[in-house]
Amino acid sequence: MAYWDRKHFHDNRSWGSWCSATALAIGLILTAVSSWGHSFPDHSEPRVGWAVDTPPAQVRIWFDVPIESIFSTIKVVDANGQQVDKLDGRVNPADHTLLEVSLPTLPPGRYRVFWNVISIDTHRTEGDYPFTIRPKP
Ligand SMILES: [Cu+2]
Repeated sequence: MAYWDRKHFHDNRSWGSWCSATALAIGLILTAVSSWGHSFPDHSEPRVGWAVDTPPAQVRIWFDVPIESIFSTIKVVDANGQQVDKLDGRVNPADHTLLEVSLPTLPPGRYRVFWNVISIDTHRTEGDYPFTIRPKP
């Protein structure tokens, strides 16, 4: 868990009024409580920061609470910042804690996964993590 680069923010424009008030009232008193209702990654494939030998067919991130399909996004970019996934990022219809996106057969290199999700109770979190595909020996 320590390797997750994760951020949390509240979108006050449309969703965040209840959340913001709660976070202010409770979060300032007890920091741990302010994370209630927020969806954070539990584990992923490929794993955070890992180097893999075989290009993965997809990136999958499991969250600790269910996430909202319509407002949750995932994308994979290469070392130049170019998006390389198949643009089909989605919440798995059979498992609402799973965010996934398909990949073409990628060349060796460094990649980064960006995710941005809203949990069912409208709290937003986002983050990103790297992984590497090793060159063939
Ligand atoms: Cu929140």
